[in-house]
Amino acid sequence: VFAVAQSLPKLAQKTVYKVGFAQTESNNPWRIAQTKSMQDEAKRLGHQLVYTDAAGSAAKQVSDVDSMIAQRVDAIFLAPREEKPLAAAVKKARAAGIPVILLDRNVDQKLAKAGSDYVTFIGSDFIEEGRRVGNWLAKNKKGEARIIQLLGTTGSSPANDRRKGFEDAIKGKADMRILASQTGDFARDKGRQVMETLLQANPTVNVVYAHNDEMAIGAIAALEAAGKKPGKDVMVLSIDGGREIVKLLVDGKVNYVVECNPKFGPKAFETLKDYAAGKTIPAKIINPDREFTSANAKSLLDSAY
Ligand code: GYE
Repeated sequence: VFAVAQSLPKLAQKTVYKVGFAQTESNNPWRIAQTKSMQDEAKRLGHQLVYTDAAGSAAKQVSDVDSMIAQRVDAIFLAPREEKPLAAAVKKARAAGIPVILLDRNVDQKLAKAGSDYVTFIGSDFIEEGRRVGNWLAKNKKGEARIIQLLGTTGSSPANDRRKGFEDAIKGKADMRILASQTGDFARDKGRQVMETLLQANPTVNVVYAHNDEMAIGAIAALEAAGKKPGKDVMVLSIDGGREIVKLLVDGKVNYVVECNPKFGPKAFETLKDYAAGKTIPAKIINPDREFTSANAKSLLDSAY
């Protein structure tokens, strides 16, 4: 069997599109902010947005994409919950002649490719985000760093890459070691539960690296319940940079946060328009991420989502 190079489906230039947005879940501030940004921009431009919420299930998200194909939307914005299962959904849409733009998470690059299966990926460089956390810790730790890592959703691109970037950054450093890594599924209460268990098994921990704010906030609750002072006895490091975590940074309970901004609306629709106009779209469109430290948290608080 030979792989046949395929070309992307064309998108006609229209003033009004019916465009799908297949969201992965809606139970946290990051997702709520992202959905609002997409809805606001669609409304501003007068497009019809067909919104689905996979409620944390990759299987449901696959069927959400199926229903968008059946409804003959003009294009699909997809935030793939997991890298592998959603690669198949991308290919189905492509085969049905519907262009797909990936938002915020990627699909497995061995299974689907930008420029032939989907138009582009718009989002952060997750490896770089993880690396920045690792580098900050190497510079700012006090003595030996004994780390618990709360991983994001298993099989999701940000979980895979935030782990890789962080672990690469601290590799070979004798005074930095990871005591345990476990998934908290990017969720607050799961993060709290996992932290509670890992804390009992690893009482000497002095750093928590959470792959997102929600799990970091859950971990802070677990630390406080165990009589530890987050930000002091145990450093707390996170990625996302929502209002709540930046406030915790101001309060001294969090030490460092790399931003991952959820406001994709303007960039998503601009890319759709450029694509319809026949402009060359790069394989990846990387959002710039700021960082929050105790030095700038107060002044940046109002600009956090
Ligand atoms: O960091 C997390 C969300 O895919 C980049 O998913 C996104 C991540 C984000 O659940 O909070």
